[in-house]
Amino acid sequence: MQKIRNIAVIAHVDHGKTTLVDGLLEQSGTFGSHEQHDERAMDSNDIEKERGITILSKNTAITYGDHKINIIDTPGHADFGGEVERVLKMVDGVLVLVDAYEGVMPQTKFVVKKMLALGKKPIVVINKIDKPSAEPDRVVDEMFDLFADMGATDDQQDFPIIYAAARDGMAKLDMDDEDGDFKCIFDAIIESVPEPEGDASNSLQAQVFTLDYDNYVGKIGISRIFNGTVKKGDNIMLAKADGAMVKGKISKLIGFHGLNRMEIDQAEAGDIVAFAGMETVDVGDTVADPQNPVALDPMHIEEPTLTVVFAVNDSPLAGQEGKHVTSNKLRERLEFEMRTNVAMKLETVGEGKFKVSGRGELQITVLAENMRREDFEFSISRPEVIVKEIEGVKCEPFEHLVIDVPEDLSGGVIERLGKRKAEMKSMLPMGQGFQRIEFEIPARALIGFRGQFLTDTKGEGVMNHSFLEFRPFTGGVESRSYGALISMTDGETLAFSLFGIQDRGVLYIGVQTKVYEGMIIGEHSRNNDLVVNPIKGKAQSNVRSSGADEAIKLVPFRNMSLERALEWIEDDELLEVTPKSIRIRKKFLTENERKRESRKIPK
Ligand SMILES: Nc1nc2c(ncn2[C@@H]2O[C@H](COP(=O)(O)OP(=O)(O)OP(=O)(O)O)[C@@H](O)[C@H]2O)c(=O)[nH]1
Ligand SMILES: [Mg+2]
Repeated sequence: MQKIRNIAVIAHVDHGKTTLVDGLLEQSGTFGSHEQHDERAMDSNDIEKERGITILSKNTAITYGDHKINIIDTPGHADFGGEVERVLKMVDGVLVLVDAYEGVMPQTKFVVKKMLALGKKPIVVINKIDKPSAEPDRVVDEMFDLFADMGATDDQQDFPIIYAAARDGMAKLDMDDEDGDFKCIFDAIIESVPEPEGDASNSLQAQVFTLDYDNYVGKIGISRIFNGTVKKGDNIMLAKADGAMVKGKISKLIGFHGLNRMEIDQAEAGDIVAFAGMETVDVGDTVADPQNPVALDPMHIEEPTLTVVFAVNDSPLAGQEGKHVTSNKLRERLEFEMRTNVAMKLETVGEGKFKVSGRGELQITVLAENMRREDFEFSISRPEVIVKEIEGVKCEPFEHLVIDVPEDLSGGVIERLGKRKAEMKSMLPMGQGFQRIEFEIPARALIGFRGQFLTDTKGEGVMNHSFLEFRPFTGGVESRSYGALISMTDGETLAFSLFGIQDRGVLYIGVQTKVYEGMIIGEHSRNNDLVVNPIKGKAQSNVRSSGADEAIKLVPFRNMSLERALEWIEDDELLEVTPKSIRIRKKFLTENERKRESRKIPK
C-alpha cells in the first residue's frame, strides 16, 4: 500500500493558505521546472483570481520522498466556512496558518474549534513573518490561549510550530534559525500527521465531500476512501443520507497530481479520488460495496443564515442587456447551482420568485456575479437573516465581530455598534495607534454596516466577522441612516441636472446613464427619500452663453459594487442585475404607489 498523508490547510481569510500550497507544490517538485503556473495556482476560477480569495475548497496531491500527500486548500472567508467542516472530516491532520501580525481572527477561532472537535492533529504555521510589523511571539501565545480556551487535548496542545514567509518559500522551526525552505513543513507533515486508518482489503467505503460537474461525464464526486479498493468500471452502491441505497457504476476514476487530473484504474483506502458515473450523488453519500453496503456517518452540512429573493427583472429597462431573462431560465440556473453547491438552498416563493439561502452576502454575490457573466438578468431583494425557533424560542444568527480601528475613532464606532445591539467583549491596543475590539452582534445588525464603518473610520478600519450561533431574537436594530435619491422620470442623465442634485448627497451614477422613474441614483444626506429629476437640461435660450458649461463640475460618483449595493438596500428596494449594469430601484416605481404602500404597512 502507498504511504499517504491527508491534510487540510485552514486559516482566517488572507492568512496565506493558497500561497503556502503553491510553495508545497513547487518545492516538492510537483510542478516541473518548465511548467508555467499562476501565483495562487489553486484559486483557479475567474472570480477567485480577480478577488484574490478562495471560494471553493480544492484538493491536490504531491509526492514527497516515498509519500503521497493529499492537500485540501480551504476558503478562509466566513461565508464559505461551511466547506471547512466537511473537508476536515476527510483529512487526518491540518496546517493551521495564522498571520504573524494579525494573529487570531474570527475565522481562526471558527476553524480551530471545528478542527479540535473533530480530533484532528494540528501543525501551526505562523505565516508572513517577513512583515515589518510581525510579532510572532505574541501570535504563538495567542494560539496557545486559543487552543486552551477551545478545550484542546494535551496531544493537540502539543503542536509543532513552524515560522514561515510562504510567499518567499521560506520556513523554519525557530525564529533564531537561519531561513530555510519548506523541508521542515514536509517533515512535520510526515512525522506528526497520523497515517490514514482503514484497510484496502475491507469492503469499499468512500465518502463524497465535494461535487464537481463536467459537461462530458456529468456529476463528479470527490471522495476520501476510508476502506477497500475501487476500480474503474466497478459496480457500487450509493448509501444516501436518508438511508436509501442506489445502485451505480464507476464510469471513471480520477486521480489528482499537482494541478492535473488524470484517469486512473484503481485506488485504495486512505486516498482521495474522484468518481464519475453516479448522477444521483450528493455530498455526504457513502460509495459502498454492493455486497456489503455500510454507510459512513452522515455529514453535517452547515445551515444557511441568510436569504435573498432572486426574481425576474421587471424594471422598465428589462430585457435590454441580458440574454436569459425568463422565470424558467432563472429557475434552471438556480437549480443547477444547487446541484453542486450544498451550502445553498432554493425555494420557489411566487411567480418568477426564488428564495436563495446561504451563509452570507459574499456567497450570494458570487452566485449573482457568475450569473451576470453568463448573460442573465434578474433582480435581488435585500438580504434577510434566517430566524428560527429553537425549543419554542425565536432565535436569530449571531456573529463574532473583530474590528481594528484607529484609537481616536474607536469611540464613534463603539457607539454606532451599540445602537446595533453589539456587545463588546474585549479591547486591546494593537500598536501603530490601532485598537482591536471584539463584539458579539446579531447578524441582522451587520447588514449594511460595512459601508457605514468605512465612512466612520475614513477607510482605515478593518472588520472581520464569522458565524457564532443562533441566539434569542434581540428586537429592532438601527438600519440605514440615509434616504435615497430617486429619479422621478425616464431618460438619460444630464450633467446640468446632476450638478444640481449632487449637493443633496452622494451620486451613484454619472452622466449619460439611462434612468427610469423609481430608480435610485444616489444616497440622500438626510434620512428621508428625495425624488429628483436627473435628466433635466438647461433651459434653452437664444443667446448661447459660451463657456457656461465649463462651470459644471461633477464630483466623481460612487460606483456601487454588487456587494456594496446589496448591503445598502432596504426592504422596499431592489437590485437590478444585468450583464452590463447594477441598478438600484424602489420596488414600487411611482411615488403614488409608494405612498399607498407605506400607508398599508405601518412602520
Ligand atoms: N508579506 C507576506 N505576504 C504573504 C505571505 N504569504 C501570502 N502573502 C500574501 O497574502 C495574500 C493572501 O494570500 P492567499 O494565499 O490568497 O491567502 P489565503 O489564506 O489563501 O486567502 P483565502 O483563501 O481567501 O482565505 C496574498 O496577497 C499573498 O501574496 C507571506 O509570507 N508574506
Ligand atoms: Mg486561498
